[in-house]
Amino acid sequence: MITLYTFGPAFGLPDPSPFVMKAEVLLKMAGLVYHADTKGLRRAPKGKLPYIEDDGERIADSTFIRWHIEKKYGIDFDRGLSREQRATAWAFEKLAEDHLYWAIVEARWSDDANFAKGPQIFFRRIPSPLRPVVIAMIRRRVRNALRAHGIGRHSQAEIGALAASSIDAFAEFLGAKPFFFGREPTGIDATAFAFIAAALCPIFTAATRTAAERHDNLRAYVGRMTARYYPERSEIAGCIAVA
Ligand SMILES: N[C@@H](CCC(=O)N[C@@H](CS)C(=O)NCC(=O)O)C(=O)O
Repeated sequence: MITLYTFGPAFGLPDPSPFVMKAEVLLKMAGLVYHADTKGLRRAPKGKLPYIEDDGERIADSTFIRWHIEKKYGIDFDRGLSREQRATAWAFEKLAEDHLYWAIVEARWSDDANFAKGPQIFFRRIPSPLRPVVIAMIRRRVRNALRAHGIGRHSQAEIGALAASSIDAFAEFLGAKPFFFGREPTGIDATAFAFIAAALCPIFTAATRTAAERHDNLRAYVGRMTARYYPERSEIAGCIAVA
């Protein structure tokens, strides 16, 4: 049995981390039996989630999890795609993970109102006298990470413009197709779904959300992916599950 280490559902999403959602959707796409454990962050091999444990082997990072599933279980998530399509899928995936992700983090963690509605819940188990100190320390760490990435050096308007361009690229490429490369989902759909749903999350006020909400095809897509991979939910991020 595979164990997927997660944060657990939050913000109306299956997980607050789009990387965890991506890994979970990949496990679902592969038809593998797994169980989710929300107690793994402290023991995370790379200090981040997701990671999995599979027969005593621990694999950290959503992309390495994907490669592990493909190798160990003989699955090719990009079956049927040309080399050019696989290259395009990789580029879109990293656009989401290494660019769009940071705009989402910036909106959730830097804006006080968003922080109070969202990430603040991660600190609820810290004793109240200590909580403000820990929150200030972790928010400073996140701000430093945003600066180190580079996105944290831009103004809100600049971050919004960059993030909107990335979201527009996803919307343009998806077009009227049901999934990114046509009639059936492939590996990129796990990533695209996770990051677009994270961007659309209705509890946050963010340029990423405004940009994503402009695209009916992205909203319908999140609904379609929800119907297929989270059939127990009627919606994710305000997108109605319709197969
Ligand atoms: N490259 C990693 C990124 C994972 C990641 O950034 N996880 C974040 C949540 S979205 C995390 O666990 N952060 C906890 C921390 O930094 O303490 C992947 O693909 O899995």
